[in-house]
Amino acid sequence: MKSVYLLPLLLVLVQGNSETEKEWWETTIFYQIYPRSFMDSDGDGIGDLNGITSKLEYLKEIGVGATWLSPMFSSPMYDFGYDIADFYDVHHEYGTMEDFERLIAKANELDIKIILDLVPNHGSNESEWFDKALQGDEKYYDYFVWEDGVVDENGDMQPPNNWLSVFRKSAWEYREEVGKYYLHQFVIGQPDFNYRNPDVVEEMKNVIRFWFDKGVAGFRIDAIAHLFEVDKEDFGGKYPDEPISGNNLDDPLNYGYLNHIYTTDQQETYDMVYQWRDVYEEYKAKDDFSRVMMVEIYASPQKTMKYFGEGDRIGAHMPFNFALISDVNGESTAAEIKYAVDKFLTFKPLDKLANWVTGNHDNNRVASRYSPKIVDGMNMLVLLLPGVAVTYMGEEIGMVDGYVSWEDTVDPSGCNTDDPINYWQASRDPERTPFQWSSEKNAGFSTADKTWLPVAEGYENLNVEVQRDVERSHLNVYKALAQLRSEPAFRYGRYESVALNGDVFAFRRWYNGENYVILVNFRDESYTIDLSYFENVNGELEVVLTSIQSPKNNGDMLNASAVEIVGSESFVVKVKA
Ligand SMILES: *[C@@H]1O[C@H](CO)[C@@H](O)[C@H](O)[C@H]1NC(C)=O
Ligand SMILES: *[C@@H]1O[C@H](CO)[C@@H](O)[C@H](O)[C@H]1NC(C)=O
Ligand SMILES: [Ca+2]
Ligand SMILES: [Ca+2]
Repeated sequence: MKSVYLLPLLLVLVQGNSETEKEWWETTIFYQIYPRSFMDSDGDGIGDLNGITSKLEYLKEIGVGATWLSPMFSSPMYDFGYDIADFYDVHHEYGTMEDFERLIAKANELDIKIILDLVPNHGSNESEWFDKALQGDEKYYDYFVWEDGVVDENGDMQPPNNWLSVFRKSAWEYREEVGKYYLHQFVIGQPDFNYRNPDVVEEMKNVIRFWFDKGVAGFRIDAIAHLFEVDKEDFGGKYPDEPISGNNLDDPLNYGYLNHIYTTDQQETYDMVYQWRDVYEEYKAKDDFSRVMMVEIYASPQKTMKYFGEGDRIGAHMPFNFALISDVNGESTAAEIKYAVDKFLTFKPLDKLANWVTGNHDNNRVASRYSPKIVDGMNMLVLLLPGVAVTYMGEEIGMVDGYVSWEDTVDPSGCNTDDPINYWQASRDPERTPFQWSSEKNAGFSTADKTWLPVAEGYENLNVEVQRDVERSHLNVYKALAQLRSEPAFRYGRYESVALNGDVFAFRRWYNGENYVILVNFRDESYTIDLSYFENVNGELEVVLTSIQSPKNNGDMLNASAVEIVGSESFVVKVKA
């Protein structure tokens, strides 16, 4: 009787969780590579494509199935590749198009997807397009955003309005050649494109097509919020001043001084993302392969979710979820962590997936923002919460921010402060120091005498080679997490979470009788915890994975009503049925 009753119920559960419908990008782990800092193959102190190719097996080893590369396009490097001079070519320091094709071929062999970074908002002031614009070529002149200056009471020419660059100071730069200012929301070397020009729209779609034809599996889209500015025709033909935000009142050159209502989050920007998705769908219609679109967006949940699509328009697969970067840090309470974790899940459309990002090339490393002791706990969140996991290179071994002196600082965000004391707060160099492969010279990253950024101190003990050989290492925890992640409870299972007290955050994943609880203690206090708070968590719990400093061992049995957790410990338990 009983089995007759259970069978239809099981079928309903399986279908309800769409077990058969998962696509490659929904279950894989995405790994961000910053090419300049990953692996240098020719000893010039700068990472390159052949370096990446030589290390693709490492991605396989740690369970990663896709990598997104920060820009490798030709660039004068005023913003380290985010100022692109030729969207259709490889930067010479990183290699050649043949090197890129070899990278793709090797990645295909290993079944690793390659995602590129699309930087649609701006080009380079040292590009053929910009040169042509300066020479009066009408087609390319219209690729950029130009505006007349304003003559002040002393007869001096001033920028058209008060708009500020993300990297400080005016967002306008004068060019004598044309007698006008051009807009650059980022550095002077990054002139914004004019998306009100259909040629620009078509050009960027061609960039997408070009790299799809080369075999890339999608794009991470940079600085999307800045794509469109208001239409000046709606303001009598002149771009209006932005209002003062009330923040950074003592520092009017700081980007935060203004409220960016005319230069970010314009409705047309969402529409452009949907248009790019149409290009994706053109390709999918041909080969039935889903290429993925991730967008870089630091905004309210409401704005963030619009990138998924609106009405019958579809957009990105993954507007990045930066809650664990922007909303919380090592000081946060477990309740604040719970709120940050639940936020994306709460606001996302029901039929879309969440994604988890704890680091990237623009933010201090997890070990530095939280604590080196929380590295495994944060990786447990990224890899075991419901949705897509994204890891910034080095987070799997718990790399820390490197110290980069004022003399060695190269990031424009640091340099533009002109402040040899406080530059480090703005600089993104610390999270970009070379990847730590081994205890050898330059952490095995390069044989050069000087690397483009110094290698972080302590690499002799914190590197891949050392961690491979130690049973309890961040690297081995990460690999075990990548394995565990493929269990049905994590792939298809449901989710609930709780702040057990001020310091301990826990969540549960369950599916078809498999039932796991993950605990992360964000502080140095020890606690005894009653996990029977969770439905169906009682009796005996088996430890299946622990952070490296945990006193527990895999296979240990715990009493669900009285679980000991020591300071900064994280672990995963499985409920014995
Ligand atoms: C391009 O902009 C950079 C600043 O980002 C500046 O140093 C450089 O001189 C500019 N190049 C030209 C040709 O104007
Ligand atoms: C589990 O812990 C609870 C609370 O301390 C206790 O009452 C119970 O007897 C324990 N169960 C076992 C099997 O030890
Ligand atoms: Ca090199
Ligand atoms: Ca723009």
